[in-house]
Amino acid sequence: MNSLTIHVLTIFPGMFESFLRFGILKRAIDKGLVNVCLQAIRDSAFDRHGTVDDTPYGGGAGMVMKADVLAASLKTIESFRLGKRDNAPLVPVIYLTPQGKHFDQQAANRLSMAGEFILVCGRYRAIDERFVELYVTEELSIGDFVLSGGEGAAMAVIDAVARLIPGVMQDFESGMEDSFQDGLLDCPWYTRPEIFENLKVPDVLLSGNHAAIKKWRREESMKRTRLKRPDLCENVKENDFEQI
Ligand code: 6GU
Repeated sequence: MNSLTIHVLTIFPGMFESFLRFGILKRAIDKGLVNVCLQAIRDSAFDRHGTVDDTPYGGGAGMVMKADVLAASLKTIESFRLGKRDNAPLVPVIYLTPQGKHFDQQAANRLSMAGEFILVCGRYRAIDERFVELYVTEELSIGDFVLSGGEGAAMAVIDAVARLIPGVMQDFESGMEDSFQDGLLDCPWYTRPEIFENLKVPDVLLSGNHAAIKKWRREESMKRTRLKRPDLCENVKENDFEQI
């Protein structure tokens, strides 16, 4: 079975605890489909104060996370190994940073099939560049803005990836039909009551005509994508748009 193990290196493992205890993610973990291993970076510190950062060489504001402590933390992961040939990590080591490549649904699909990967959450001003050079295989960002640490981004990645593991979603179809899975935004959805503050649910959805409903939803998805995210339309085949 296609299960997934995600290791997280963080100085704040507690931030993940409630996140992992709710909803789809909790179910995925309870079913053994997703395994999240939190690794407290501070446990690998070399002094009794648990020092994980230090002042930057050359001066400047802020602190830098120590490469030696990060490397020691990484090496506590049992499956972490360097390849014999090129000394590169065999399990992907992903550093979450605004400098990374944008994380998107395609990246989520790819990671959901990786079997195992390691997320490194930075804090403070930066992490020592030598750790990145020696141990990071990939850098990912969740958008062009700055978070106080990689933890929020790691949660976004874990959530997006976990829901793609077969068996995690109650009805796997609903995962496959998500926004972005086909490159389009989702269509509008409605539930009871039929009339809410004078607004009626579109007739086609009450028609019982499944073919017509399917066609309407596809068209609404395309309309919405063109209106709200025209940039996404470039990735969708032109003939899909000819219908509207
Ligand atoms: Cl991955 N990390 C941090 N610290 N800030 C971010 C980010 C990641 N993605 C966007 N902003």
